[in-house]
Formats: sequence, C-alpha cells, structure tokens
Amino acid sequence: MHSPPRQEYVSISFAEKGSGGYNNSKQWRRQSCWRKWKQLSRLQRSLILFFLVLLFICGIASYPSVTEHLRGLTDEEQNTDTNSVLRPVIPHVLPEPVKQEQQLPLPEQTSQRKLSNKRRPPILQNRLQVKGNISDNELGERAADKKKDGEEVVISWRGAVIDTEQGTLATKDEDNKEALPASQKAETTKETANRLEAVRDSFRHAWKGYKDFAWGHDELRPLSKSYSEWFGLGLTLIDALDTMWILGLKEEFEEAKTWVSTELTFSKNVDVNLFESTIRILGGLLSTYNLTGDTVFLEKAKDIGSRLMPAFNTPSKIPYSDVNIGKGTAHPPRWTSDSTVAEVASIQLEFRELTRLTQEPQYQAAVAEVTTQIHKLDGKLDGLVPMFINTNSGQFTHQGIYTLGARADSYYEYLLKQWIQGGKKEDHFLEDYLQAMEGVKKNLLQKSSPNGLTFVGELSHGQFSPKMDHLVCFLPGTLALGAHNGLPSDHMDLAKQLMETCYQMYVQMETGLSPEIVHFNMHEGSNRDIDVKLADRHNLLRPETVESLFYLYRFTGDLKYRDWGWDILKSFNKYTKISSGGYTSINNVRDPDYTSPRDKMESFFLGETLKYLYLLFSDDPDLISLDQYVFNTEAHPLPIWPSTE
Ligand code: DMJ
Repeated sequence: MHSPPRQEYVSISFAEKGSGGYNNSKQWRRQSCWRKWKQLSRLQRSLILFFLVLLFICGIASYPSVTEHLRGLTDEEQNTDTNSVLRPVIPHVLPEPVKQEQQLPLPEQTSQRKLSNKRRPPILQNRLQVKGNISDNELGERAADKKKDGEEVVISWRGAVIDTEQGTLATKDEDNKEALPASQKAETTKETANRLEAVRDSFRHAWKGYKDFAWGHDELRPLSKSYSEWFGLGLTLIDALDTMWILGLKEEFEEAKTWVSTELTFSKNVDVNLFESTIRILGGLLSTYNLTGDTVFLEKAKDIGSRLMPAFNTPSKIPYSDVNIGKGTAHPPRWTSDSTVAEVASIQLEFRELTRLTQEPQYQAAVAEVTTQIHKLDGKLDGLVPMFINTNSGQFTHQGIYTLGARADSYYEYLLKQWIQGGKKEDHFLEDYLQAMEGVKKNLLQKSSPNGLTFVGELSHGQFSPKMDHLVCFLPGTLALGAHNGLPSDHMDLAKQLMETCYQMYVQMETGLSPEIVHFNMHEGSNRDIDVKLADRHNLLRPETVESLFYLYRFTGDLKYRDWGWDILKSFNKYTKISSGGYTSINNVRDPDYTSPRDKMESFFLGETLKYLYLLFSDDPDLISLDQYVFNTEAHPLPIWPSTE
C-alpha cells in the first residue's frame, strides 16, 4: 500500500524545508492534522475537497483582472451613469481585431476633400410661424425679399434661410482668441481641414455600422453585428440627427429624416426613462427642428413631449423616473420611490423650449415646479445637492453624499444653462449656480501628488474621497461658459486647471483613453497622481472631456486644446473602431493589447462625442455660436431665447 510511506514522506519533506532546525510544535501540529485527515471517511474527505475547490473557483471568479478577459462586465455592474440601474444587460462577445487600414490616417495622409465653406446652420427663427415644409422656391423668394430690405441672407445646403438674429449679448467667441501669425494660420487651416474630415470619416464609419446592423434600433452592437433595444425608438438615429446636419452629411441626414417621418412612432407600449428620453429624443428633435426648420421634427417633439408629461403626476410634482409612453402611466423604479436629482433637474432646457415653440405653457410649468422646489429645499451643503429626491415627500433622501459626478452632475450644468437660455433674467438659477460653485471650491476641490493636478473629489458624510468620475469633466466647459457670460474670471482659471486634469486622465492611460473613474493620490511622496481601480477601467466613448475642450478652445483660442482633442480621436480610432463598422465601448483602458471590447456603441458617441470633436476642430465660431445656442446635456444645441420673448 502506498499510503503510509507517503505520510512519512510528507512530514519529512516539511521538516527538511525548514530554515533552521526543527520546530517541534509545528511539526507535531502538522502530523496531528494529517492523522485527523486520514481518520475521515472517504466521503467526508471528498466533500471537504469539493468545497475547497468550489471556494477557490469562486475566489478566482470574483477577481476582475482575471475574469474580465473571459467575460464582458455588464453595464449594470459598471455603468455609473445617472441611469445605470435601468440599462438592459447586453451579452458580450470576444473582440474583433482592429485592422491596420482602419487606423486613423495622419493629417498629411488624409484625402483633401473640399469642405463646404458656404454651409452654415440657420440661426434661431421663431418656428411658430413655420407651418409646413418650405419649398426651395419659397426660400429663394424669402431670401430675395430680405435682400431687398438690405438684410444679409444666407441659404444653407438644407435650404433653410439663415437668420442673422442674435440671442443675448455676450462677448463674441472670436474676440477672445489670440491672434495667430499669417503663416501659422495657413498651416492651421490645412490641419483643420484634415481634422474635420477625420471626424466626418469617423462619423461615416460609425453610421455604416449602425445602418448595416442596427437601422431603426436603439444601439449598435458592432462586434456581434446586431443591435440592442432600450426604448425601441431608434435612439442612435435621433441622437445623431443634428450631428449629421452640423457635419454637413447631407445624404445620411436625408435618409435619417425619411425614417423619422415614415417609421418613427411613439405610440408604443414601452417604458422609457424620463431623463434619457428627454435629453436624447426630445432634445435631439427640438434641436434638429431649430437647425433645419423642418416641421416634421417639431411634430415628433410635441408628440414625445406630451407623452412624457404623466411622469409629473406625483404627490410632490417631482417626476417619476419612468413613463409608459403608450399607456400614459408613470412610475418610479421598482425598489424605491426616489428619483435622481440630476434626472429631475436636467430636463428643463428641453421642456422650456417646447413651450416656447408650441406656446403651450404646461411643459415649462411642470419643469419649473421642480426647480422651484429644489431651490427652496433644505439639505444642501453650500449649494451642493444630495443625489436623490423623493417623489412623495419632495425632500432629498440619502443625504450626506455630495458629488459632481453620476446622479448630480447635470443639475449644476442646467442651473447655468437655464439662466443663459432665458436671457440671463432668472436670478434664482444664477444664485444657485454661483453658490454651488463656491461649494465645490470649499468642499470638493483638492490637488494631487506629486504633480498638483486640481481635481473634484466627493464628500461622504464629512469624509473626503479623492474619487472623480469622467462625467465630472463636463465641469471645465460649464465653468468656461459661465465666465464667457460674465461670471467671475476665477471660474475660467479653474476651468483651465480642471481641463488639464481631464486630459491627464486620458494621456496617463496606456491606450490614451480615460477610464470611467479615477482616484487621485494626495499623500506627499506618491509616485503617480492617478490610480485606477480594476472595476473602473472601462471607457464608454463618453463625451465630457472633448465637450470641455470645445468650450475651452472657443473661448481661449489656445491650440493646445485642439491637439488634445486630436490625440483623443486618434485613440478612439486605434482602440475602439470595429472593422465592419461602428465603435465599441471597452472594458480596459490600461491594456492596449487586450482592451476587452463590450460590443456596444452608445448613442451619445454620435450625438455628442463626434459632434464636439468636429466643433472643436472647426475654425468657424458661427457654427453653433455659443452666443446664440446653449447645448443641452446631450449636446443638442437649443436657441438662446431672443430678448424680445
Ligand atoms: C449622456 O447621456 C449625457 O451627456 C449625460 O449628461 C451624461 N451621460 C451621457 C454621456 O456620458
């Protein structure tokens, strides 16, 4: 029999490996354990071994770095967006390699396609007078009439008359830019044209994937060459409408418009998230209507806007998170009667605009009630709001946590933007915004070590955490927009510092792409500023950093912001582009060899990321002038209301 000799062998071998003589008591314990083990029945031993193996497997499976190459982490596990818990789980597939020929060409390799200099977006018109689609002839006549009256008239490729009417008075974007020497200007123009064309190429590539595999559906799954539904309303197509218009992609725009007018219906028994459908669908339709003057978009905007209204029928008038747009019923999530503060406070620009265009007061009234209540609520910390609000009581809940990231972010953005949209007259928005920015400086702002990057952390029951979501990178742009509109110049200083930090969140990663969340080191003697936890290494193609780069470039003219945006576009092309069409979110920005694609192209990649990149590279400050338009939180430009209204 083999058992006894093996027993001896084990105990002798342990003893021999000891570093200096015998440890008698240890050896005795070992022998006694072994004896006990041998006394167990075969069944008992098998059971113990089985549980040990099971424990080992569970341990391995819960360790993300080992498993994320094998499985895609679901959105519900990782997406910290304001609506994360509501997103469907998308199955994942193994990555498809990015082919070499698909890498972004260098500027000098890019074909020099001629960019239309004539196209300009139409500026704000009072669309109430526009009753139907206008023929080219009519437009020509209108233009001729205007010219007779001595007005400057431009007709866009879309056929809309461009009105030169201005919104509120503010410094012109151009006035802020530093002058460039002539030779440098010529160089810049060539580079600019190349970069603009590169963005258009990226858009076309993303659109090809969507068109081939997901047409009319919510989101493209580029690797599995299929699609996923969230609301079943053609989300990507609607989100991308005004981007195509701004990029001058006429053919793509026209086919999308045909789908909207012939296929899009909101008469569906489907639950939609109020916030997401407002910013993406209502916002996208309103913006496209304002840019094009085509009433099909206004009709659809009215339809979805009125179908979302049941969300406001709550005891407190703070809206529920979800609405069934077919049945006209609304409800909170199954597990709570709370709504997210960012969600209920970032639908105002859109509903206010809907009232302006339709002259129907109920939309603006419903969202104004929400902001009025939040304005008066206790429970803020120096203007900073908690993340949840109860739809029954109208009070903040889960108090004590303050962040500029998920669940609170766009509350702050919309304070400033509503003030701008309404012609800077509604003082309570400005008050709340200024107070909140002071609150940020006092409670959330810190510097990292060793390089002193300024960052916005979080506060949890008085405890500071050096955690910053990529979502917070909207803040440099918003601060800069405020400064441009006359708010204190130290807002611009802070915007520049935070912009640098957000850029570092990209360049310090091995792929040149930012993770979803970073942690900053604050201890003296740290050897790097930024740490990324294993579960936070994903990139969802988010726009916030390029959005802020656009504002910073528009207001300062500093070319470094364009170069940073160019770096980011190159990284997107290198690590997220899928050969058969489309771009994908990835799980791991720290491993260029194994990015672990998620097989999902978010609609905001077309709605926001590529739009802001295009506007960043454009030399034309009138292409969506920031003195005439205010962008909603999904990058849909809405007009600043003329002072007469
Ligand atoms: C978009 O839907 C909006 O920008 C929203 O404000 C935040 N999340 C995504 C983009 O990251």
